[in-house]
Amino acid sequence: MQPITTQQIEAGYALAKERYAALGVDTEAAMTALAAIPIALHAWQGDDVRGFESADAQLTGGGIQATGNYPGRARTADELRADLDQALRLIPGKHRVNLQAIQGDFGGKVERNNMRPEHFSRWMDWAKERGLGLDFNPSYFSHPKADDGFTLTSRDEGNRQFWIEHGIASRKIGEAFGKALGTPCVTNIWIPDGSKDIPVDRKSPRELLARSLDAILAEKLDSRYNLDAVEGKLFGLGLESYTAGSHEFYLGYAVTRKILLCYDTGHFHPTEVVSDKLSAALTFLDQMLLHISRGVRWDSDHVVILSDELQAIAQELVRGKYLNRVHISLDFFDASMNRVAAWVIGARSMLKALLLALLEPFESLRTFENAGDYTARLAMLEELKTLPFGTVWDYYCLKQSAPVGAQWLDEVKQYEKTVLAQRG
Ligand code: RNT
Ligand code: ZN
Repeated sequence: MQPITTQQIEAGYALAKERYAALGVDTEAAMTALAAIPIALHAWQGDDVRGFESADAQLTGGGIQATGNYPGRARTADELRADLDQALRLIPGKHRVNLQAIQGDFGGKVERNNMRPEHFSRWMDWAKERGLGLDFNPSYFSHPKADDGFTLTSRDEGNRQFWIEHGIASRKIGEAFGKALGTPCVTNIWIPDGSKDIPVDRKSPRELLARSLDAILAEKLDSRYNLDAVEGKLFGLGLESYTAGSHEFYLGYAVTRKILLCYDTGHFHPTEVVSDKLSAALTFLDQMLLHISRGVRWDSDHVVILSDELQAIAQELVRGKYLNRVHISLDFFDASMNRVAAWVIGARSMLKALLLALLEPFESLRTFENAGDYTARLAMLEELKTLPFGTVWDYYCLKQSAPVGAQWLDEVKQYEKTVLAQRG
């Protein structure tokens, strides 16, 4: 690919700046605002959600699936950190990394209820050196005690207690991340528990879930270090008829316990959109977590692209001034392509959506709306779509010392040749 010159980027930007200024939009302010938004890269894209508990760890159960067999999967936490380093170099701005409990440096068998901050000390050192924040997720899948599809809702008290202890251990790890890195860790609980076929008792698992969560959250942790979130879902693979941790369940739970609610954009009926739900939930919640994913016909976890819905979500975050209340993480796992590229595509798309939203003349649009001038509102929304957004994005990448345009792909191809292809 013929690289674009700095001069060309700056000339394009100068014109774009004027076009936006004519609408009262300050492109410099938009870029400053964008630079302050961290996106959490979900580490589980790099290892196909297998983790490092054993050399032959597999993703089993949980109603989720990574499909594809592209070479280069990270087989160790060291490989995963190297891959994340490579991805982060290609994404403008300062971001975060979101870990699964199964991705620690265990050095031998460690049970999930015995996981401790020391199993993540290498991650903390790594993040500290790079000035990155870390987020965390207890892993309630790929485990013999989750094989029957029940964790925090298990009728077996011993099993339930085991998974409660995993939740408690995870919050302690989150707290350690927050203390070490000076930025709170969002510790997000998602469980797969549900039923393939029509259950007769929908009530008991939900009552058990509330009790289990209360036990996990019993100890109050300082919100400067750890923030708790709960993630609901409509259905999972093999769990089509019932999910104990449904959206209504967790909305009620998060509101009453004053914790964060997580919306995963793949976890709703395909015709439902998260963009319409944010302002509803945020009327009653202080903070939220987003798992940005792309479902194709089902919760397929495809790589995030700059879709209409991604733009609508970004618009809601910007228009509602929610950016300081909503934590953004990516969440998808595609094993059919270069996994480093998958992170880069997803993160750059998220950032583009946010920049587009930051470049919107929201107040003028709202003035039209409040005056009942829906003609002007629609006309302007359509005109905005062809403003020279791309040149502002290019300039932003340049200023952030990130590759401009598809140049990043050359670097990924090089990394694939020299590093990923050497993995068996
Ligand atoms: C699964 C949830 C959950 C997982 C990760 C692996 O449907 O989205 O967030 O993707 O915990
Ligand atoms: Zn998710």
